[in-house]
Formats: sequence, C-alpha cells, structure tokens
Amino acid sequence: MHRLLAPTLTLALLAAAAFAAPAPALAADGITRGTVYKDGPDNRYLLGGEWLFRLDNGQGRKQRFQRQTTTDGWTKTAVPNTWNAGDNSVASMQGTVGWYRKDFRLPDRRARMNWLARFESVNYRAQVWLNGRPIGRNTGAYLPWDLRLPRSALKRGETNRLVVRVDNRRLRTDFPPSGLTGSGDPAGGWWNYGGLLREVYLQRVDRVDITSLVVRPELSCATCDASVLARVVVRNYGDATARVRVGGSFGGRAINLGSRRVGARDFERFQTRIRVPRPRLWSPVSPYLYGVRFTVRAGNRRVLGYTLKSGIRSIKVADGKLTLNGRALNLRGVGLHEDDPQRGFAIDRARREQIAAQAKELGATVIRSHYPLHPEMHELADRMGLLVWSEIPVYAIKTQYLKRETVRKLAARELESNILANQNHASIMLWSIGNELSARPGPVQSFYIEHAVRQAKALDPSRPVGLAVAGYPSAGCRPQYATLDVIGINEYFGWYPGPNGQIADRDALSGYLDSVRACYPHKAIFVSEFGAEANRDGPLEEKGTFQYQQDFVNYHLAVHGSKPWLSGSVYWALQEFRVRPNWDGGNPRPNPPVHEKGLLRFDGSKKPAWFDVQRLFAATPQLGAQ
Ligand code: GCB
Repeated sequence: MHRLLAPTLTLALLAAAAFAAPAPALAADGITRGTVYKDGPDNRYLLGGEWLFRLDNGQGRKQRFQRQTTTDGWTKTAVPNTWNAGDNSVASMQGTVGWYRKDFRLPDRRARMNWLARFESVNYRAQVWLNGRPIGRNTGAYLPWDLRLPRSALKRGETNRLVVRVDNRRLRTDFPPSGLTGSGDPAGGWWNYGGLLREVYLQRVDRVDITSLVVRPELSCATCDASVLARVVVRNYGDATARVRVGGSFGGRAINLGSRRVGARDFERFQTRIRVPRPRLWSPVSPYLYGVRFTVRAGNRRVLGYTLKSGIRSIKVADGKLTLNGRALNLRGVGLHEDDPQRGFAIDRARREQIAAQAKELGATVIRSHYPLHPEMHELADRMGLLVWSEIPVYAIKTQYLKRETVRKLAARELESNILANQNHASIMLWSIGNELSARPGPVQSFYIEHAVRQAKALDPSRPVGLAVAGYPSAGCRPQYATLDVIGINEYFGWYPGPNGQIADRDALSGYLDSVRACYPHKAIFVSEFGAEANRDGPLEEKGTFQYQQDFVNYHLAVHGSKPWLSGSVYWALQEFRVRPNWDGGNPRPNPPVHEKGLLRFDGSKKPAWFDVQRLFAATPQLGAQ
C-alpha cells in the first residue's frame, strides 16, 4: 500500500490509511490486522497468506537459506503448519530441520514504529533471521515468544524476508524429552510434529508497548464483593522519556492506573485494585465474563488498546478438596491433544471449536492436556464453562536430567511463561508443574517441586499448584509432595501391569485410592488419567475391544464415584491421537502410531464407551454443595 502513496500525504492521512481495511499490497502479502484469538493488544497483525518452506536436508546453513532471495527450492505453504503430519515413520518422530520463510511488506511504514515478530508455538528449536541478519532464537513449543525486528535490518518500504529455521530433533533434556522405548523405538507421549504449529504475528509498537498484563479477580467468599487486581507493565521503546497514562474499564467500571514518566527503553509497572460489588460469578454452569479494556497513552496520543474477558471466581483447596466459589468440586472431564489427522498439531479454529464442543457434549467440566493450549482454546473454555488443568510439558523427565540446573531453569521458564501468557483466563483452575516424573521422588524432584511451587505462587497466588503422578501402590506416601496443593493420580489399574504387576488387578484400585488419601488428607486429589485402548468389537474380557473399554469406564467411574473426598476424575483421552511408532498402549492388537484410549476415534466418530461416560458424567453432581 505504501508505495502507492504520494510522498506529499500528511502524517494524519498515513495514520488513517494504516487503520483502514487492508490495501491491495498488504492483502497480497497475507497480512491482516488482529489475531485469531480475541484477548490481547490491538497492535498485532497476522502474518498469514503465502509462506515458503523447504526441508534442510543437511544443506540449509551451507547454502545459507537465510540469505536466499530467490524462491528456488522453496515450496508454498501456509502457517500454522507442520511438515510431518501423516508421516508416521521413526525418522518423522525423531525430528529433522525445516525452514520457513515469509516475504512481506510492513503494514505501516512510519519511521516511529517499532516491530516485533511474535511466534505462538514453534516446535522445537527456532533460529530467526530478518533480511539475512540473525535476530534471535527460542527453545520450546506451546508458549508464545517474540523478537524485536532491529530497525537497522528492517526495510520500511520494501519487501522483508523473515526466515525461521526449525529443528525438532529432540534431546533427552527437552520438554517433552526424547528417549527410547524398551524395543528401541523413539519414546514420547504424543507425535513430534515439527513446524510453526501456531500463528506468527507482527506486533507494531507505537513508542510504548505492554509487556505483561494481569487482571486477577479475588473473591474471599461467594457472596462477597470482588477485588480485582489490574497490573500493566509497559515498555518505552523510544529514545526519550515519555509520560505514559494507563486507563481502562472492567465490566463498564473505570480503572485508573495513573500516569508516570517512563525513561527511554525502560519498563514501568502500573497497578491498582477495583472493587466489584455483588459480582456475577463465573462457573461451568454460568460462565459469566466481564469485558475488560485498557488504553495506553503516551504524551497526548493513544498508542495502544488491550481487550480481554475476565471471570470472577475463586478456586481454592479447602478441607482437602478443590472448591469453586466455596463449593466443593467433584469434576468429571477429559484429557486431550490438539491433534488432527490431516493437520497434526497445526489445527485451525474449526477444529478447536469441535474439540471444545465434544468435551461439552460428553458432559465434561474439566479438560487437561500435557502442554499449554492454544489461546483460542482457553477463550472457548472461558466462554463455554470448561475448567482447565493447565500443565507444562515437563513430561516424564528422567531424574538424571532434572538434576541438571540448565534443565530446571528451562522448566522454570516454561512455568513462568505459561502463567504470564495465560493467567487472565477464568477457566484455568490450576498450574500443573509436570507429568509422571519419577513415581518414587527423591531430593532432585523435591527440589524441583519446591521451587516450582514457590515460583508459581509468587507469580499467581490465586491458583493452586499441582502435579500428575503415575499411580503405583509401591510409591507410598511421599514427603516430597508437601508443598503441592493438588495431586493428580494417573491410574491404569486393570489395564497396565505396572512394576511387578502391582496394578494388574483392578480390584486393588479402591484400596489404593484410599491409601493415597490417607497420605495426603489436606490436599485435593484428582484422578488425572484413566483409560483403556479400544479399536474393535470382541469379548468383554479381551483387552482392546470396545466391550472391554465400556466395562473399564463403568468400573473405574463407579470406584471414583465412591470416594467423596475426590475432587474429580479425568478420562484419558477424549479422542485418539498420533502418539509414536510401534505404540501398543497395552492393546494386544494395536494400530500404531495411533493412541486408541480415546472415546472418539481419530475420525471423530463415537465409540460405545462414549455413551457410558456421557451417562455417568451426567449422573454425577460435579459442582457440589457449599
Ligand atoms: C500416561 C501418560 C499419557 C499416556 C498414557 C497411556 O500416563 O501421561 O500421556 O498417553 O499414560 O496411554 O499410556
């Protein structure tokens, strides 16, 4: 668009043009104002449209793909993208290196604007160049990160080349880690899809940007007035001090965060609290959301707006149960993956809406996944009344690696960035610091847990902190869990044998759960997983049949239902997904690489057990009495 503008145009006209509908050049570059999700600042532009991709094949750095200006060797693609959906080979699971490239013109070329590139989820290691110049790196998927586009490398009026080298070859210290199964195949709990799994945005900074924003409603009793903490951290990108004013509204009530001088390139925190008398509370049956809006002014100019939805509710552990707005919970729900037969983890809105609708249709009030969900998934959960067990992919890390300081630092960064990115969602009920670390924790895990709990509480004192553990009787009572609020038990009694066959007999489940309770009478206990593979009709006694799965869910949910102290139980999983080559999951007639404990097949159709679970969920009072 900018090349078409005569240089005599005034600044005001340029400003107006930047806010208008995309002009032809902008549209041709596939750049659109705004984000796929709704919450967030209004200075983001989706880097959509045509992207280019090529596999590395050991050539990328040698041939300097990052500097290439022609399109030879590149093929067209669209982002989000994974390059290995449908390639079920061992090599695909192990990972490789792929390159993405986006040629684009800035949607606004005014000199005072600074620009960031924001990546919502890149799996796994990313290195980024702008016009041939290296601008940064990141490690780890499922959480957003951004890089400043250096002014000296950025072309305001011409085409820019953003190149991302993505390496998804996993290490044993990654989240989740690589490893080998007993049979020598790559280990892992879900498919290692390489690529730009979620969107990429350009973020325009008009002198001042918001670097973090917290809206934290606090409710001391269900009939009390709410107190809402509003905290906005801004950064001045300019070379001179700016007078910055932050204001806003919460459900129509004004929030005044005041005005301050912010030094050149400095950060400043604005904070206040407002009272909301007689609030309408958020809950799964009535997921009421307040509209929240902030505006940032620098000098006399409004430079930024930020919109989000907030729900007022309290989530606490009291008398050994999780409570919502003072009511003891007995939730039922499902674990899930953001997987799709065609698109892998690079799913779109329609698929996210489908997943949320399926969870609701089943009667779930809680969903769990092994990694932070897409921001839009959180918004759907907020709106539809699904609580979220929010977990970082610190998944089955071996103690010898968790022992390393570098690994613990990375884990701490995951936790921090999950909380910073997602804490404003009413649906998130707890921060989970991992899944299935050693079931017999020692000093290493103890150290990890203590630090992670302290860190989570410092960042967000309003939510409980939990951990999902493999449920084995031999684990006994573990003092290492002392600081956790919530313990999730992954129980596969009667499905997997477990070490020395200790969980082979499902009749041991009830007594085992009681023993867990006896160990941790003051913590909230969940069954965070239970499930059985099913892919065919056959005898009820035969593992892997639909009949076995039906019998399994009936038995397990009856046992869970007999424990009044339990805070909830979560079936694993809602739907089938790709897990890893040669997966059998305990099924004598498996169908690798598909994990088949889902109540829905990978094609979305319902297995018979779906209807049992639906009936049993409906028959359970999940949002108990006060
Ligand atoms: C687990 C894991 C989960 C697996 C499941 C299984 O404990 O947490 O990621 O998919 O077991 O099916 O074995």
